[in-house]
Amino acid sequence: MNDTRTPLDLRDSDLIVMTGAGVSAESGIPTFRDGNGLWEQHRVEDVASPEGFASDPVLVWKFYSLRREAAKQCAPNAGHRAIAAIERRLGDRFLLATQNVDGLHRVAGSERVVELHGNLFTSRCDRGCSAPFADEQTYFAKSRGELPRCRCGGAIRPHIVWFGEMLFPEDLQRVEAFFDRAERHGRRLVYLAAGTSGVVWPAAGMVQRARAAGGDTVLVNLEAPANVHAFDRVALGKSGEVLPQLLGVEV
Ligand code: BV8
Repeated sequence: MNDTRTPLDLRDSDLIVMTGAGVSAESGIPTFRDGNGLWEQHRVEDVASPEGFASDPVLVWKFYSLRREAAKQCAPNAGHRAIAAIERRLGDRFLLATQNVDGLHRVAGSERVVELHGNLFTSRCDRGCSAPFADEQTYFAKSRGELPRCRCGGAIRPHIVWFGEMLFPEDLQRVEAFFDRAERHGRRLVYLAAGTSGVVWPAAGMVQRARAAGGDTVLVNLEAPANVHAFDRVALGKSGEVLPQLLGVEV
């Protein structure tokens, strides 16, 4: 486990990047489990679970509305831009799987993105009567006394994967296909995780999938998380500083 910042050798390699809330921290978006993390103010079960939404949809809509408001004021940082730059260089040899719902990767120019946990600026009918839709509304329902409802009578909810909910199968299939292609063709695979505490599953298990596919595993994080030993190489520091160096890109 060497903590170096020499650029990765990505010639003839497939690169899959996995990001967590730490990559957006330098853009001003609070992480989940750091000192003043998002969950500090709320019990996860109360604001990020179907049970929480069923029991207090107003609290949940206020939580997500505040995060929509906050995220709209934030801009991508050098870490987001470095990931978008390496995608332009590698093309279909690149895939980004993000746990983040803030949309900043796409704002930075990333296109080959799988938003594993959904998107803050998308809502859907809880009954699934129609496709998710772009929605920047901030439903401070308490002030107006009503909750957003669908034409079918169902409740409108954030298009977010809550705890206890399955991730979208098409997203997991897209990530698996990337690992599988590298494995089947004996291509060199690099798995780079950045800004994640590695505690939320199934995203946390993807480093093991990369190792099973014979991949090299690299971690960029402010501090060593619990699963640090799963990585061949660890570069501790701010992702906005480390990622441009490690990916060898100007941002
Ligand atoms: C599911 C949406 C099937 C909400 C989120 C197996 C074992 C154990 C538990 C489980 C398991 N399988 C399923 C579970 C249960 C659960 C789970 O994993 N629980 C954990 C907490 C134990 N998983 C699920 O429920 C998943 N569903 O598996 O379905 C199923 C169904 C029923 C029962 C069983 C299985 C659904 C998971 C998705 C939950 N939704 N988000 C929202 O965002 O509002 S997860 C939430 O945590 C966010 O998406 C966030 O991204 C994610 C992970 O957190 P991180 O991104 O890592 O953020 P964190 O703050 O933790 O860490 C930040 C890191 O960055 C820190 O290390 C810090 O040092 C670093 N950092 C800070 N600044 C910087 C930095 N690094 C670099 N630079 C900086 N500047």
